[in-house]
Amino acid sequence: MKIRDIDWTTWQPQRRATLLFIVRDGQVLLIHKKRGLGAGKVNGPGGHVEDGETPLACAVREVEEELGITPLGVEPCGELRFQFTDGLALLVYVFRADDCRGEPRESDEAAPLWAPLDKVPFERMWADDHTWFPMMLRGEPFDGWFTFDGDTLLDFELKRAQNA
Ligand code: 6U4
Repeated sequence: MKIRDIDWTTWQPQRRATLLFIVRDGQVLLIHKKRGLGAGKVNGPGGHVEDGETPLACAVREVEEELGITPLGVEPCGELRFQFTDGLALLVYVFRADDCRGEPRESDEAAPLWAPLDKVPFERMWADDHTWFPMMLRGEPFDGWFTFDGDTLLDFELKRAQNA
Protein backbone atom coordinates (compact mmCIF):
# COMPACT_ATOMS: atom_id res chain seq x y z
CA MET A 1 0.00 0.00 0.00
CA LYS A 2 1.55 3.25 -1.22
CA ILE A 3 0.86 6.75 0.10
CA ARG A 4 -0.58 7.70 -3.31
CA ASP A 5 -3.11 4.80 -3.13
CA ILE A 6 -4.98 6.64 -0.36
CA ASP A 7 -7.24 9.67 -0.79
CA TRP A 8 -5.91 11.67 2.16
CA THR A 9 -8.39 14.51 1.52
CA THR A 10 -11.25 12.27 2.72
CA TRP A 11 -9.18 10.07 5.09
CA GLN A 12 -10.65 9.98 8.60
CA PRO A 13 -8.79 8.58 11.63
CA GLN A 14 -10.66 5.99 13.73
CA ARG A 15 -8.40 6.80 16.62
CA ARG A 16 -6.42 9.85 17.71
CA ALA A 17 -3.43 9.54 20.00
CA THR A 18 -0.45 11.50 21.30
CA LEU A 19 3.30 11.20 21.81
CA LEU A 20 5.34 13.54 24.00
CA PHE A 21 9.13 13.77 24.12
CA ILE A 22 10.88 15.61 26.96
CA VAL A 23 14.24 16.84 25.66
CA ARG A 24 16.61 18.05 28.38
CA ASP A 25 20.39 18.17 28.95
CA GLY A 26 21.20 16.43 25.66
CA GLN A 27 18.84 13.53 26.39
CA VAL A 28 15.31 12.52 25.43
CA LEU A 29 12.91 10.73 27.77
CA LEU A 30 11.58 7.53 26.20
CA ILE A 31 9.63 4.55 27.53
CA HIS A 32 9.68 0.81 27.19
CA LYS A 33 6.00 0.36 26.38
CA LYS A 34 4.59 -2.54 28.38
CA ARG A 35 1.06 -2.82 26.93
CA GLY A 36 -1.31 -1.53 24.23
CA LEU A 37 -0.42 -0.77 20.61
CA GLY A 38 3.36 -1.12 20.19
CA ALA A 39 3.92 -3.10 23.42
CA GLY A 40 7.57 -4.23 23.60
CA LYS A 41 8.80 -1.23 21.64
CA VAL A 42 10.59 1.89 22.81
CA ASN A 43 8.56 5.04 22.16
CA GLY A 44 7.60 8.34 23.74
CA PRO A 45 4.92 8.32 26.43
CA GLY A 46 1.44 8.76 24.98
CA GLY A 47 -1.92 7.21 24.39
CA HIS A 48 -5.33 7.74 22.92
CA VAL A 49 -7.24 11.01 23.05
CA GLU A 50 -10.47 10.68 25.03
CA ASP A 51 -13.80 12.23 23.99
CA GLY A 52 -13.88 15.94 24.74
CA GLU A 53 -10.16 16.08 25.49
CA THR A 54 -7.70 18.28 23.60
CA PRO A 55 -4.58 16.61 22.20
CA LEU A 56 -2.42 18.78 24.50
CA ALA A 57 -4.39 17.77 27.61
CA CYS A 58 -4.15 14.13 26.54
CA ALA A 59 -0.38 14.34 25.98
CA VAL A 60 0.17 15.81 29.47
CA ARG A 61 -2.23 13.33 31.13
CA GLU A 62 -0.55 10.33 29.49
CA VAL A 63 2.90 11.42 30.72
CA GLU A 64 1.50 11.90 34.23
CA GLU A 65 -0.22 8.48 34.17
CA GLU A 66 2.65 6.53 32.62
CA LEU A 67 5.64 8.12 34.35
CA GLY A 68 4.29 10.12 37.33
CA ILE A 69 5.82 13.40 36.16
CA THR A 70 4.44 16.66 34.73
CA PRO A 71 5.97 17.85 31.45
CA LEU A 72 6.82 21.58 31.31
CA GLY A 73 7.13 23.91 28.33
CA VAL A 74 5.04 21.65 26.10
CA GLU A 75 4.82 22.65 22.41
CA PRO A 76 3.06 20.90 19.50
CA CYS A 77 5.56 19.82 16.85
CA GLY A 78 3.96 17.47 14.36
CA GLU A 79 1.06 15.36 13.12
CA LEU A 80 1.47 11.79 11.89
CA ARG A 81 -1.17 9.89 9.92
CA PHE A 82 -0.93 6.09 9.90
CA GLN A 83 -2.95 3.81 7.64
CA PHE A 84 -2.52 0.14 8.52
CA THR A 85 -3.39 -2.60 5.99
CA ASP A 86 -5.79 -4.16 8.54
CA GLY A 87 -7.89 -0.99 8.34
CA LEU A 88 -6.68 0.90 11.41
CA ALA A 89 -6.43 4.63 10.67
CA LEU A 90 -4.56 6.51 13.41
CA LEU A 91 -3.72 10.19 13.78
CA VAL A 92 -0.90 10.94 16.25
CA TYR A 93 -0.18 14.43 17.61
CA VAL A 94 3.48 14.81 18.56
CA PHE A 95 4.57 17.20 21.33
CA ARG A 96 7.92 18.22 22.69
CA ALA A 97 8.68 19.55 26.18
CA ASP A 98 11.87 21.01 27.59
CA ASP A 99 11.57 20.04 31.25
CA CYS A 100 9.49 18.12 33.76
CA ARG A 101 8.45 18.27 37.38
CA GLY A 102 9.26 15.10 39.33
CA GLU A 103 11.38 12.01 38.68
CA PRO A 104 10.10 9.50 36.10
CA ARG A 105 9.11 6.17 37.64
CA GLU A 106 7.92 2.88 36.21
CA SER A 107 4.18 2.15 35.96
CA ASP A 108 2.05 -0.77 34.69
CA GLU A 109 2.20 0.80 31.23
CA ALA A 110 5.77 2.00 30.88
CA ALA A 111 9.36 1.99 32.14
CA PRO A 112 11.31 5.24 31.66
CA LEU A 113 14.56 5.47 29.71
CA TRP A 114 16.68 8.60 29.13
CA ALA A 115 18.51 8.26 25.79
CA PRO A 116 21.40 10.53 24.69
CA LEU A 117 20.33 12.44 21.56
CA ASP A 118 23.09 10.79 19.50
CA LYS A 119 22.10 7.29 20.72
CA VAL A 120 18.33 7.16 20.24
CA PRO A 121 17.53 3.39 19.95
CA PHE A 122 15.64 3.57 16.62
CA GLU A 123 16.10 -0.19 16.07
CA ARG A 124 13.77 -0.77 19.05
CA MET A 125 11.24 1.89 18.00
CA TRP A 126 8.47 2.07 15.38
CA ALA A 127 10.01 2.06 11.89
CA ASP A 128 8.80 5.60 11.09
CA ASP A 129 10.39 7.28 14.09
CA HIS A 130 13.86 7.86 12.60
CA THR A 131 12.22 9.78 9.70
CA TRP A 132 10.69 12.58 11.80
CA PHE A 133 12.73 12.48 15.02
CA PRO A 134 15.42 14.89 13.71
CA MET A 135 12.73 17.45 12.81
CA MET A 136 11.18 17.06 16.26
CA LEU A 137 14.57 17.60 17.92
CA ARG A 138 15.25 20.70 15.74
CA GLY A 139 11.82 22.10 16.63
CA GLU A 140 10.83 22.09 12.94
CA PRO A 141 7.05 21.46 12.60
CA PHE A 142 6.20 18.44 10.45
CA ASP A 143 3.37 16.53 8.81
CA GLY A 144 3.76 12.85 8.03
CA TRP A 145 1.81 10.18 6.13
CA PHE A 146 2.67 6.50 6.61
CA THR A 147 1.37 3.11 5.50
CA PHE A 148 2.09 0.06 7.66
CA ASP A 149 1.47 -3.69 7.42
CA GLY A 150 1.61 -4.73 11.08
CA ASP A 151 4.84 -3.12 12.19
CA THR A 152 6.41 -3.09 8.72
CA LEU A 153 6.64 0.40 7.23
CA LEU A 154 5.46 0.23 3.60
CA ASP A 155 5.66 3.84 2.39
CA PHE A 156 5.81 7.37 3.75
CA GLU A 157 5.88 11.05 2.98
CA LEU A 158 7.14 13.69 5.38
CA LYS A 159 6.93 17.46 4.96
CA ARG A 160 7.64 20.57 6.92
CA ALA A 161 4.22 21.76 8.17
CA GLN A 162 2.91 24.56 5.97
CA ASN A 163 1.09 26.83 8.37
CA ALA A 164 3.76 26.94 11.06
P1 6U4 B 1 -4.03 4.06 26.16
O1 6U4 B 1 -5.01 3.18 26.82
O2 6U4 B 1 -4.64 5.29 25.61
O3 6U4 B 1 -2.80 4.35 27.02
P2 6U4 B 1 -2.38 3.05 24.04
O4 6U4 B 1 -2.29 1.64 23.54
O5 6U4 B 1 -1.13 3.63 24.58
O6 6U4 B 1 -3.59 3.12 24.99
P3 6U4 B 1 -3.33 3.68 21.48
O7 6U4 B 1 -3.76 2.26 21.34
O8 6U4 B 1 -4.26 4.71 21.02
O9 6U4 B 1 -2.86 4.02 22.92
O10 6U4 B 1 -1.95 3.74 20.70
C1 6U4 B 1 -1.44 4.88 20.29
C2 6U4 B 1 -0.04 4.99 20.84
O11 6U4 B 1 0.85 4.23 20.03
C3 6U4 B 1 0.40 6.43 20.79
O12 6U4 B 1 1.20 6.73 21.92
C4 6U4 B 1 1.22 6.49 19.51
C5 6U4 B 1 1.78 5.11 19.41
N1 6U4 B 1 1.98 4.68 18.02
C6 6U4 B 1 1.15 3.93 17.26
N2 6U4 B 1 1.65 3.75 16.03
C7 6U4 B 1 2.87 4.38 16.02
C8 6U4 B 1 3.88 4.53 15.06
N3 6U4 B 1 3.79 4.00 13.84
N4 6U4 B 1 4.95 5.27 15.41
C9 6U4 B 1 5.09 5.82 16.65
N5 6U4 B 1 4.12 5.68 17.60
C10 6U4 B 1 3.06 4.98 17.29
O13 6U4 B 1 6.09 6.46 16.91
